[in-house]
Amino acid sequence: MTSTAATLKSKPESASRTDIANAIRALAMDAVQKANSGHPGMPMGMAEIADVLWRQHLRHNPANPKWADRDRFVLSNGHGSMLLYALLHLTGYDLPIEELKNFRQLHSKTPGHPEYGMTVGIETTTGPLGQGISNAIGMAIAERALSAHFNRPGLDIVNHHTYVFLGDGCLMEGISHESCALAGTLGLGKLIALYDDNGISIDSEKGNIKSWFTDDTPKRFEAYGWHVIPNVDGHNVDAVEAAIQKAKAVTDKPSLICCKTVIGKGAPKKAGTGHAHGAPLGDDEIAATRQVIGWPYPPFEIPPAVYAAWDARAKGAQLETEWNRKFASYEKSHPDLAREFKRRMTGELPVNFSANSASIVAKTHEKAETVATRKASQNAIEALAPALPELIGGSADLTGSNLTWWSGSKAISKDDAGGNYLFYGVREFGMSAIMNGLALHGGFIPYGATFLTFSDYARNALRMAALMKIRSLFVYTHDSIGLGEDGPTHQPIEHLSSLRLIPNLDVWRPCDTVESTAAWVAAITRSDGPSVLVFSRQNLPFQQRDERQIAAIRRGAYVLLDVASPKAVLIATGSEVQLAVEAQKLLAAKNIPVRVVSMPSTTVFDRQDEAYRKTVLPDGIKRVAIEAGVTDFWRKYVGLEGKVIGIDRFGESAPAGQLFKFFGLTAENIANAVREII
Ligand SMILES: Cc1ncc(C[n+]2csc(CCOP(=O)(O)OP(=O)(O)O)c2C)c(N)n1
Ligand SMILES: [Mg+2]
Repeated sequence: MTSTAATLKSKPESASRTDIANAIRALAMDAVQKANSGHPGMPMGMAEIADVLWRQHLRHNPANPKWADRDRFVLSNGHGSMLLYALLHLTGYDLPIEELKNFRQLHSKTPGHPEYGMTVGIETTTGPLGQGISNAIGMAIAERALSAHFNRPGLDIVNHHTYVFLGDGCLMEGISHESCALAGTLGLGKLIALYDDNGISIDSEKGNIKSWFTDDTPKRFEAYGWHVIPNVDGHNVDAVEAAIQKAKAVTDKPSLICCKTVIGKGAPKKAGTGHAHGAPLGDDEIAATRQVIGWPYPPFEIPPAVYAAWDARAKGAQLETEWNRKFASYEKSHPDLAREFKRRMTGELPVNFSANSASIVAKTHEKAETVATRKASQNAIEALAPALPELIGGSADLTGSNLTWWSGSKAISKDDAGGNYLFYGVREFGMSAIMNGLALHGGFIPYGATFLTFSDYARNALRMAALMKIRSLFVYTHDSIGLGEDGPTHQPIEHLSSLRLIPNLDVWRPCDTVESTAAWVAAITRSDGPSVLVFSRQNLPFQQRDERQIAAIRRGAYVLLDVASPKAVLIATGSEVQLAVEAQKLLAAKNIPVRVVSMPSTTVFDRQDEAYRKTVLPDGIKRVAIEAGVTDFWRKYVGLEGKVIGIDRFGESAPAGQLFKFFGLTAENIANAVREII
């Protein structure tokens, strides 16, 4: 920090170690009090841990929060957001004190929980407990895989740690088992988690955490294959320092440092109680805390010496300059790799991607194959992936059913990180949050798969991907009763509609090989949000189209079969498109002309301009929607005067062909529905 001090006009008195940590305590309790809302206890309890990690270990540059080789820091216990805002402010990020004064206010940069894309230096949105640690595991996997792909002898351009703070809540959440077990198996040596072991969670206001959380956390993590450092005094900076050094020295296992802390440390009445967790301390308690910790300064005033002690700008600039120098030699000796590394870290697709992908879609059309769309999906990956080394695949133990493995797939393992495929095990939620971490780290476009019905297990991670606007691709096969004999436990009914309700999540359910390939292209091309790709287990017939129709798939819906002066419009998705096509023929034979619209993505179609939407669904013509799932969602397209043919109950175990008949999903029924409304 001497270089920082030198940049100041007059060298301030050096700050005491106590004051350095107390700056965080003061900012947290005062901001929460001013907002009359928030969580002061965790920042006050983790202040010393934050001091040691951020001032002595974290390699970051406040002037460039996107520096590719920065250490990643994740606040998994996101309710302690004021800790992170205080750290970003104090170390010199573009987060002025006014923003801290505006904590939790509309349009401030300091929302209730840390939000990716909202505040500089926030690596992921946290708050839903257990997901931050899982995102961090994704980031650590990304670091290992990227370093295996790009580092060359003497030129380790990818070499950074991932640090996580987490609390009791993260450890109680089931997802922490899923992802931490996998982190142990993969031996993620550069992942270091610091556990805020304070014996308090929300219900501690009324009872003791020992009534609901008695895990032996160190033994649990040892069993996962982690390196565990138990019983560290989280308020003793030397003890925390020694623990972090030990953790860094172990490079073949992730480390968990268990820090005993006192929540709300410094508050004379509320420290160590559930009352410090999530409510303002109150003016009297804050005044008393100032006395106890020896902090005489008014709210939001930090003495210059304390600022100087925290200021990470000079050191950060120096660290990045050193890395830039290394990268310059790398560029000289490996110009192609260097260009590729830059491209991947910015998330840009290869320049010829658009042209290549259009020709891949056209070729798929020429082949005119009738296969299951899950097979069409695998063919699409096979065609697209060779030019996209950033694609990193995986499945939650259903690789052979999801068909997510392609000829260039290679597993990532503890001993070899040079692959592009993760066997996530039966861990749908963990997989999805890890995928989000891979996307957030940069350098990768993750895709991961399970059966559509188990998207429920993963759901909040999809919501987080949508909120963060990141490119995670969720692949779900076995998309309806069409999966057959496995029965109602495995047959999705409400899933498509309910996924479409998540804002900013694109949901695709293609009807054949061509739509499947186009959906993959759309999902890969989309840089501002996640996509769900839904595929069938059973074969679906190829549909003939002209070039204009092929180009229109990316608009989410288009006219697949047209007639002059249609009396009705049939709207269908996925496996039901073939039924609509058959129904059209039945009706034509009776002189009832109808149009067939294929709508692989309602979410994408809804974003099209009104003029386009009206060319597909003209006003004044009645509509029938067909989808093998709940019907309510389709009312927005067919209105009250139209009809929806779907399934509003759970499925049955039987061969697929019988089930479609049993549930009334037949061309005859569709034709009858049209006759009833016209
Ligand atoms: C998935 C999820 N469930 C519930 C909550 C609500 N919640 C926020 S903090 C918290 C208790 C967390 O306890 P701990 O991690 O020990 O935090 P501490 O009180 O020690 O700061 C709960 C239940 C949440 N944020 N996320
Ligand atoms: Mg706790």
